[in-house]
Amino acid sequence: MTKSFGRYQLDAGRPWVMGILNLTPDSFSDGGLIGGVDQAVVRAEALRQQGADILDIGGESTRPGARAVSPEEEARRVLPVLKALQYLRLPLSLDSRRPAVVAAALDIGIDMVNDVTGLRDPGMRALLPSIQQTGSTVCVMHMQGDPQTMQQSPCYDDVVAEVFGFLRSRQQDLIDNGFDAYQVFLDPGFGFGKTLAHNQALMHALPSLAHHHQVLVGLSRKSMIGALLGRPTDPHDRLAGSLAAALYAAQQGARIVRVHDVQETVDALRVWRGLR
Ligand code: HH2
Repeated sequence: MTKSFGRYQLDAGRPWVMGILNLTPDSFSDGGLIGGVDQAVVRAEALRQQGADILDIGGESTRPGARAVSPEEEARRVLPVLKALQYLRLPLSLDSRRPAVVAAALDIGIDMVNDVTGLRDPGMRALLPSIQQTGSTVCVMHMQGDPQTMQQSPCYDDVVAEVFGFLRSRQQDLIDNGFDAYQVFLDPGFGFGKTLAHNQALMHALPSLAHHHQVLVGLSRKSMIGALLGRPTDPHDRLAGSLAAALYAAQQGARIVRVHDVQETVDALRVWRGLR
């Protein structure tokens, strides 16, 4: 059985692997790897070969303390790559919080708007009818604060109630704006204004969200993996930890796992499913 995802159909019987394609000089684990459109195409083809179901293209780092880039600079990074990748016939997600960049990308063709600020910006809200009409999906992520300051002292009375409550109300707003439930993905935003204990509580409670909603989870190489390993420094030393996290997220009901290491995640999920 298949399920619609933007312009494409994906296998409904398993979690989907979203491969990260960062076109940034400063992303926390893969910044500066891709220098231009040709390199992006080579990387995208490799990710498809490795089994990525979706590519998530980003032109601005949102790591803690990251410097915001202008919409013009972000557009210069991502739009030519989105154009060049259309021939792949692979679902494309745009990781952007800038309405102008999203509007231009919709004209080129995308299958998900992945907005780490939860599609709340008035400019983004004004775009909702256009997004809906193209059939694109959206991912609403929760973040406390902004990337500059979010990890300084994250604080909640009840992190699960607050984060899941926010996501449910954003989903309702999108449904009220004409979206179908299958077009909306919810993401607790691991590491975005959260301590390790907050991330653990959200992960533990994930089934209560995933039971009624489509959930996207991004844990790959994040500092919470380093903290759990007791090796907080090098994001490249987190492959095994990231795979364990992806499998646990799938077990907890995640429909999409957003990862840097596509081949390894696809293999791990295959074995997990084969043994279940
Ligand atoms: N995490 C990052 C970026 N975008 N989008 C969603 N929906 N969920 C996430 O958890 C998420 C995201 C951060 O990871 P990365 O893109 O590798 O780093 P950077 O922001 O430094 O480019």
